Amino acid sequence: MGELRGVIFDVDGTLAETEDAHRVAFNRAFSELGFGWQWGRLLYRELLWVAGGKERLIHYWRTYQPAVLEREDPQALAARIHEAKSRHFAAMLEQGAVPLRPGAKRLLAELGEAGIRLALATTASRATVEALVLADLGPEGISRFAAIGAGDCVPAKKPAPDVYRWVLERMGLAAGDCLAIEDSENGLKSARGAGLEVVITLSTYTDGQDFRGARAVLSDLGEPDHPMRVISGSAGRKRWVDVELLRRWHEQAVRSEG
Ligand code: XBP
Ligand code: MG
Repeated sequence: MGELRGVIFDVDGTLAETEDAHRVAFNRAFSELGFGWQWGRLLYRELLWVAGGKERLIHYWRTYQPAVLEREDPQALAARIHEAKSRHFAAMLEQGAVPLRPGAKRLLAELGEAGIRLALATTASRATVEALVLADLGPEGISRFAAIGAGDCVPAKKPAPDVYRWVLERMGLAAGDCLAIEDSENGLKSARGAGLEVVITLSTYTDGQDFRGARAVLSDLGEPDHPMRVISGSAGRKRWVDVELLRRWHEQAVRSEG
Protein backbone atom coordinates (compact mmCIF):
# COMPACT_ATOMS: atom_id res chain seq x y z
CA MET A 1 0.00 0.00 0.00
CA GLY A 2 1.86 3.05 -1.20
CA GLU A 3 0.81 6.50 -2.40
CA LEU A 4 -2.71 7.31 -3.59
CA ARG A 5 -2.76 6.45 -7.31
CA GLY A 6 -6.45 6.00 -8.09
CA VAL A 7 -9.89 7.15 -6.92
CA ILE A 8 -12.95 5.13 -7.86
CA PHE A 9 -16.31 6.93 -7.80
CA ASP A 10 -19.71 5.34 -7.43
CA VAL A 11 -22.26 7.00 -9.74
CA ASP A 12 -25.83 7.05 -8.47
CA GLY A 13 -26.10 9.10 -5.32
CA THR A 14 -22.38 9.95 -5.36
CA LEU A 15 -21.55 11.77 -8.61
CA ALA A 16 -25.14 12.98 -8.87
CA GLU A 17 -28.41 12.71 -6.96
CA THR A 18 -29.89 10.46 -9.64
CA GLU A 19 -32.15 8.13 -7.72
CA ASP A 20 -35.30 10.21 -7.75
CA ALA A 21 -34.83 10.70 -11.48
CA HIS A 22 -34.49 6.91 -11.83
CA ARG A 23 -37.70 6.50 -9.83
CA VAL A 24 -39.59 8.97 -12.07
CA ALA A 25 -38.14 7.27 -15.16
CA PHE A 26 -39.41 3.89 -13.96
CA ASN A 27 -42.89 5.38 -13.42
CA ARG A 28 -42.89 6.95 -16.89
CA ALA A 29 -41.89 3.60 -18.39
CA PHE A 30 -44.72 1.83 -16.50
CA SER A 31 -47.23 4.37 -17.88
CA GLU A 32 -45.79 4.23 -21.42
CA LEU A 33 -46.09 0.43 -21.48
CA GLY A 34 -49.56 0.44 -19.96
CA PHE A 35 -48.75 -0.89 -16.50
CA GLY A 36 -50.61 0.66 -13.56
CA TRP A 37 -47.67 0.53 -11.15
CA GLN A 38 -46.27 3.73 -9.63
CA TRP A 39 -43.27 3.73 -7.26
CA GLY A 40 -43.47 6.35 -4.48
CA ARG A 41 -40.40 7.57 -2.58
CA LEU A 42 -41.03 5.35 0.47
CA LEU A 43 -41.36 2.17 -1.62
CA TYR A 44 -38.36 3.17 -3.77
CA ARG A 45 -36.17 3.63 -0.65
CA GLU A 46 -36.94 -0.04 0.15
CA LEU A 47 -36.51 -1.26 -3.44
CA LEU A 48 -33.11 0.47 -3.66
CA TRP A 49 -31.64 -2.22 -1.43
CA VAL A 50 -31.69 -4.29 -4.61
CA ALA A 51 -28.94 -2.93 -6.87
CA GLY A 52 -29.57 -2.86 -10.59
CA GLY A 53 -32.75 -1.60 -12.24
CA LYS A 54 -33.67 -4.94 -13.85
CA GLU A 55 -33.04 -6.88 -10.65
CA ARG A 56 -35.07 -4.27 -8.77
CA LEU A 57 -38.07 -4.82 -11.09
CA ILE A 58 -37.99 -8.59 -10.58
CA HIS A 59 -37.68 -8.11 -6.81
CA TYR A 60 -40.73 -5.79 -6.92
CA TRP A 61 -42.84 -8.39 -8.77
CA ARG A 62 -41.75 -11.18 -6.45
CA THR A 63 -42.61 -9.07 -3.39
CA TYR A 64 -45.66 -7.07 -4.48
CA GLN A 65 -46.95 -8.35 -7.85
CA PRO A 66 -46.46 -12.15 -7.85
CA ALA A 67 -49.19 -12.62 -10.46
CA VAL A 68 -46.88 -10.95 -13.01
CA LEU A 69 -44.42 -13.84 -12.65
CA GLU A 70 -47.12 -16.33 -13.61
CA ARG A 71 -47.96 -14.66 -16.91
CA GLU A 72 -44.68 -13.09 -18.05
CA ASP A 73 -41.04 -14.10 -18.47
CA PRO A 74 -39.55 -11.82 -15.78
CA GLN A 75 -36.16 -11.39 -17.51
CA ALA A 76 -37.77 -10.43 -20.84
CA LEU A 77 -40.30 -8.08 -19.22
CA ALA A 78 -37.61 -6.47 -17.04
CA ALA A 79 -35.43 -5.90 -20.11
CA ARG A 80 -38.36 -4.31 -22.02
CA ILE A 81 -39.30 -1.99 -19.16
CA HIS A 82 -35.66 -1.16 -18.41
CA GLU A 83 -35.06 -0.13 -22.01
CA ALA A 84 -38.00 2.32 -21.82
CA LYS A 85 -36.92 3.52 -18.39
CA SER A 86 -33.36 4.21 -19.58
CA ARG A 87 -34.78 6.24 -22.47
CA HIS A 88 -36.85 8.37 -20.06
CA PHE A 89 -33.84 8.76 -17.73
CA ALA A 90 -31.60 9.89 -20.61
CA ALA A 91 -34.26 12.42 -21.67
CA MET A 92 -34.29 13.87 -18.15
CA LEU A 93 -30.50 14.16 -18.22
CA GLU A 94 -30.59 15.97 -21.55
CA GLN A 95 -32.97 18.49 -19.98
CA GLY A 96 -30.33 19.12 -17.30
CA ALA A 97 -32.55 17.56 -14.64
CA VAL A 98 -29.67 15.78 -12.87
CA PRO A 99 -26.63 17.99 -12.15
CA LEU A 100 -23.48 16.67 -10.46
CA ARG A 101 -23.43 16.89 -6.66
CA PRO A 102 -21.42 19.61 -4.87
CA GLY A 103 -17.68 19.09 -5.27
CA ALA A 104 -17.88 16.26 -7.82
CA LYS A 105 -16.85 18.24 -10.90
CA ARG A 106 -14.14 20.16 -8.99
CA LEU A 107 -12.64 17.03 -7.36
CA LEU A 108 -12.60 15.08 -10.63
CA ALA A 109 -10.65 17.94 -12.23
CA GLU A 110 -8.24 18.29 -9.28
CA LEU A 111 -7.54 14.55 -9.23
CA GLY A 112 -6.87 14.56 -12.97
CA GLU A 113 -4.48 17.51 -12.62
CA ALA A 114 -2.67 15.65 -9.81
CA GLY A 115 -2.15 12.66 -12.12
CA ILE A 116 -4.40 10.40 -10.01
CA ARG A 117 -6.30 7.89 -12.12
CA LEU A 118 -10.11 8.05 -12.13
CA ALA A 119 -12.65 5.26 -12.49
CA LEU A 120 -16.36 4.60 -12.05
CA ALA A 121 -17.89 1.56 -10.34
CA THR A 122 -21.67 1.36 -10.48
CA THR A 123 -24.53 -1.10 -10.69
CA ALA A 124 -26.27 1.26 -13.09
CA SER A 125 -26.28 0.20 -16.73
CA ARG A 126 -23.54 1.43 -19.07
CA ALA A 127 -26.09 3.40 -21.09
CA THR A 128 -27.23 5.17 -17.92
CA VAL A 129 -23.66 6.05 -16.96
CA GLU A 130 -22.72 7.29 -20.43
CA ALA A 131 -25.81 9.50 -20.57
CA LEU A 132 -24.99 11.04 -17.17
CA VAL A 133 -21.30 11.62 -17.98
CA LEU A 134 -22.17 13.13 -21.39
CA ALA A 135 -24.80 15.44 -19.88
CA ASP A 136 -22.69 16.62 -16.93
CA LEU A 137 -19.06 16.31 -18.11
CA GLY A 138 -19.45 16.78 -21.85
CA PRO A 139 -18.36 14.67 -24.84
CA GLU A 140 -14.78 14.31 -23.52
CA GLY A 141 -16.01 13.20 -20.07
CA ILE A 142 -15.92 9.47 -20.66
CA SER A 143 -12.24 9.57 -21.74
CA ARG A 144 -11.22 10.91 -18.32
CA PHE A 145 -11.93 7.55 -16.70
CA ALA A 146 -9.31 4.79 -16.87
CA ALA A 147 -12.09 2.24 -16.29
CA ILE A 148 -15.89 2.23 -16.08
CA GLY A 149 -17.40 -0.77 -14.31
CA ALA A 150 -21.14 -0.61 -14.98
CA GLY A 151 -24.23 -2.82 -14.85
CA ASP A 152 -23.86 -6.29 -16.29
CA CYS A 153 -20.05 -6.19 -16.71
CA VAL A 154 -19.94 -8.45 -13.66
CA PRO A 155 -22.38 -11.23 -12.73
CA ALA A 156 -22.84 -10.19 -9.10
CA LYS A 157 -23.78 -6.55 -8.40
CA LYS A 158 -23.18 -4.53 -5.23
CA PRO A 159 -22.88 -5.35 -2.32
CA ALA A 160 -20.75 -8.05 -3.97
CA PRO A 161 -17.16 -6.76 -4.52
CA ASP A 162 -17.06 -7.86 -8.17
CA VAL A 163 -17.44 -4.47 -9.85
CA TYR A 164 -14.68 -2.89 -7.75
CA ARG A 165 -12.37 -5.84 -8.42
CA TRP A 166 -13.18 -5.56 -12.12
CA VAL A 167 -12.31 -1.83 -12.13
CA LEU A 168 -9.06 -2.29 -10.16
CA GLU A 169 -7.91 -4.93 -12.61
CA ARG A 170 -8.53 -2.62 -15.57
CA MET A 171 -6.85 0.29 -13.83
CA GLY A 172 -3.84 -1.95 -13.23
CA LEU A 173 -3.80 -0.83 -9.60
CA ALA A 174 -3.98 -2.60 -6.26
CA ALA A 175 -6.79 -1.80 -3.81
CA GLY A 176 -4.17 -0.44 -1.43
CA ASP A 177 -3.21 2.28 -3.92
CA CYS A 178 -6.78 3.55 -4.27
CA LEU A 179 -9.79 5.01 -2.45
CA ALA A 180 -13.49 4.61 -3.23
CA ILE A 181 -16.17 7.28 -2.85
CA GLU A 182 -19.66 5.91 -2.30
CA ASP A 183 -23.11 6.88 -0.97
CA SER A 184 -24.72 3.61 0.16
CA GLU A 185 -24.26 0.70 2.55
CA ASN A 186 -24.34 -1.67 -0.43
CA GLY A 187 -21.58 0.37 -2.07
CA LEU A 188 -19.52 0.47 1.12
CA LYS A 189 -19.74 -3.32 1.45
CA SER A 190 -18.80 -3.80 -2.20
CA ALA A 191 -15.74 -1.55 -2.04
CA ARG A 192 -14.58 -2.83 1.37
CA GLY A 193 -15.01 -6.38 0.05
CA ALA A 194 -12.53 -5.49 -2.69
CA GLY A 195 -10.08 -4.21 -0.05
CA LEU A 196 -10.65 -0.50 -0.65
CA GLU A 197 -10.76 2.37 1.82
CA VAL A 198 -14.10 4.15 1.45
CA VAL A 199 -15.30 7.72 1.92
CA ILE A 200 -19.11 8.07 2.12
CA THR A 201 -21.12 11.08 0.96
CA LEU A 202 -24.72 10.65 2.17
CA SER A 203 -27.46 10.90 -0.45
CA THR A 204 -31.22 11.40 -0.31
CA TYR A 205 -32.00 7.70 -0.12
CA THR A 206 -29.08 6.46 1.99
CA ASP A 207 -29.09 8.57 5.16
CA GLY A 208 -29.51 6.30 8.18
CA GLN A 209 -27.76 3.30 6.62
CA ASP A 210 -24.89 1.49 8.37
CA PHE A 211 -21.56 3.04 7.35
CA ARG A 212 -19.29 1.33 9.91
CA GLY A 213 -15.95 0.66 8.22
CA ALA A 214 -15.93 3.91 6.23
CA ARG A 215 -12.85 6.18 6.64
CA ALA A 216 -15.22 9.18 6.84
CA VAL A 217 -18.94 9.92 6.39
CA LEU A 218 -19.73 13.35 4.91
CA SER A 219 -22.81 15.28 3.83
CA ASP A 220 -21.18 15.71 0.41
CA LEU A 221 -17.75 16.50 -1.12
CA GLY A 222 -18.21 20.20 -0.34
CA GLU A 223 -17.22 23.39 -2.13
CA PRO A 224 -15.54 26.56 -0.82
CA ASP A 225 -18.97 28.23 -0.84
CA HIS A 226 -20.77 25.06 0.27
CA PRO A 227 -18.83 23.57 3.23
CA MET A 228 -19.37 19.85 3.84
CA ARG A 229 -20.62 18.47 7.15
CA VAL A 230 -18.40 15.75 8.68
CA ILE A 231 -20.70 13.13 10.20
CA SER A 232 -17.94 10.70 11.19
CA GLY A 233 -14.17 10.47 10.74
CA SER A 234 -11.86 13.48 10.76
CA ALA A 235 -11.21 16.10 8.09
CA GLY A 236 -9.18 18.45 10.33
CA ARG A 237 -9.86 22.04 9.30
CA LYS A 238 -10.91 21.10 5.76
CA ARG A 239 -14.36 22.23 4.69
CA TRP A 240 -14.37 20.41 1.35
CA VAL A 241 -12.72 17.25 -0.01
CA ASP A 242 -9.59 17.94 -2.05
CA VAL A 243 -6.63 15.85 -3.19
CA GLU A 244 -4.65 16.63 -0.04
CA LEU A 245 -7.46 15.37 2.22
CA LEU A 246 -7.89 12.18 0.16
CA ARG A 247 -4.10 11.60 0.40
CA ARG A 248 -4.32 12.15 4.18
CA TRP A 249 -7.12 9.59 4.54
CA HIS A 250 -5.16 7.17 2.35
CA GLU A 251 -2.03 7.62 4.51
CA GLN A 252 -4.13 6.96 7.66
CA ALA A 253 -5.25 3.71 6.05
CA VAL A 254 -1.67 2.79 5.14
CA ARG A 255 -0.54 3.42 8.73
CA SER A 256 -3.48 1.49 10.23
CA GLU A 257 -2.71 -1.46 7.94
CA GLY A 258 0.68 -1.52 9.69
C1 XBP B 1 -27.44 2.52 -8.13
C2 XBP B 1 -28.27 1.45 -8.67
C3 XBP B 1 -28.77 1.53 -10.07
C4 XBP B 1 -29.71 2.71 -10.24
C5 XBP B 1 -30.58 2.55 -11.46
O1 XBP B 1 -26.17 2.27 -8.69
O2 XBP B 1 -28.48 0.47 -7.97
O3 XBP B 1 -29.48 0.33 -10.32
O4 XBP B 1 -30.59 2.74 -9.10
O5 XBP B 1 -29.75 2.40 -12.59
P1 XBP B 1 -24.81 2.84 -7.98
P2 XBP B 1 -30.08 1.20 -13.62
O6 XBP B 1 -25.17 3.54 -6.68
O7 XBP B 1 -23.97 1.60 -7.77
O8 XBP B 1 -24.26 3.78 -9.01
O9 XBP B 1 -31.58 1.19 -13.80
O10 XBP B 1 -29.32 1.53 -14.88
O11 XBP B 1 -29.57 -0.04 -12.92
MG1 MG C 1 -24.71 4.81 -5.21
